[in-house]
Amino acid sequence: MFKKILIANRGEIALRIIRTCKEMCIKTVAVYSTADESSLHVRFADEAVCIGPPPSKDSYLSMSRIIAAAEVTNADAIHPGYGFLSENSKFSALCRDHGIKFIGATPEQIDSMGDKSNAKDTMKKAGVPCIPGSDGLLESIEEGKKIGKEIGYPVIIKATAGGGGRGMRIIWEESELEGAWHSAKQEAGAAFGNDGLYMEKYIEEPRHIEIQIAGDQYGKVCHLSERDCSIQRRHQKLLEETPSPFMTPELREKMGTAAKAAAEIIKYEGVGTVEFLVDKHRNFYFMEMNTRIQVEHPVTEEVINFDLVKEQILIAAGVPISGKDYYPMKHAIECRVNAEDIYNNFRPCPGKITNMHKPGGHGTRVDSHIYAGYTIPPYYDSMIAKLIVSAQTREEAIVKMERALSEFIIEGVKTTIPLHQQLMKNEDFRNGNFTTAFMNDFEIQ
Ligand code: MV4
Repeated sequence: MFKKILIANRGEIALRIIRTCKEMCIKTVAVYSTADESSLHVRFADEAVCIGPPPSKDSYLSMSRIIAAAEVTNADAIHPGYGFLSENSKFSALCRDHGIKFIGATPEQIDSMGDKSNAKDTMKKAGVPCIPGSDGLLESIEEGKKIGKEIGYPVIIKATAGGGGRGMRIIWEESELEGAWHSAKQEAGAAFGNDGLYMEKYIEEPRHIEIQIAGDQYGKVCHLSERDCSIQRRHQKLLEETPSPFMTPELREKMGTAAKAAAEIIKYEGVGTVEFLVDKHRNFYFMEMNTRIQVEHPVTEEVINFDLVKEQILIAAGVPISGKDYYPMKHAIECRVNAEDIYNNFRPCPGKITNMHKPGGHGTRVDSHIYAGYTIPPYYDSMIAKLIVSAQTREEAIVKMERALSEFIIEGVKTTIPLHQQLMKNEDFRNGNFTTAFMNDFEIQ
């Protein structure tokens, strides 16, 4: 087992990883920027190394500084958390070259999923259902028109280096294709340094349902059921839950099998997530695979009674997994609490938390790094807490979430708590009647 793990991240996830390391008797090293000197991950780690000034590129994204911090502290592994360097194949390779175990995917696995058109090709070979569209990249507008005629409008063009919605254009009729092609190519080239585009049939008002998987170093994989992430705004998830209110045992079996086939074909090792779009007829299609621990992992942990970070560490250390699949025994909901002004276009609201109270009680979990007196720096993500509840049924989980939200007091900055309180009261949400379009029509009171 590892003796010392360096956590190449900040905020709630750094704290989350430190907690599991402590329970596994593994020493921890925090790294931090000068903006995070007074953060809890720095306080709770056994050692802490300042790696640079506030901008991420000079600190949490600086591969050389992080590797140097691991070397001076004698860390034998690095946990990257989510975001930052978690899906950077160069960093994964750099760790390998320095004899430091990267607790995440290999460079090969990251690269095979990082190029979306290539990933889709691999998935088709594995027999995972994919959305009809171009075979690989589009070579020209003419080819786009030809495929558009074949699959029928609406279609969507996506950047192969994209993900999370950037470089995407929906095209409702052929006349729009040329303009969309040029603007998507320009946007993708500028954002990713890769302007490759591919085309798909556009699925209207789908659900976003993802399957958590785990694979060990010996080729064994299992699935850990789904999370419904349809409640999002501009590609930022707001709330996640499991089981999905749209799920059936048959669909879970099919999606679980497909997700395992996806993991097997790339010999995936570690925990990962296979994202699917699900249409109103319950057809499901591969969208992307995430080769990291995700923000929303706690809802899965609560319903299967499992520590996914511990699982990541065990797998990285070469411990075999049982190989059996896991099914929800409860219902869990996570609300992401962001320091944002919901009445001002979700504008980030950094600053000092003058006073606060965290909810507690049965089935209530708060994953957060904030405390009274903490100042939220303006340089990073605005998520400051995740409130997770679990109960026997979805109805009980919603009631518990309302109760927990009412106890969650944060003063000094605006947060998304009032939005979640309104969501819990929404009839369509309560009935499980929602798609990825839900927030487009949601009127904030
Ligand atoms: C789609 C789609 C409909 N049809 N692809 C958005 C993020 C990127 N990873 C893929 N996305 C979508 N791809 C086809 N063929 C709709 C979306 C989409 C979406 C997907 C998941 C969650 C929220 C979304 C919001 C808008 C669009």
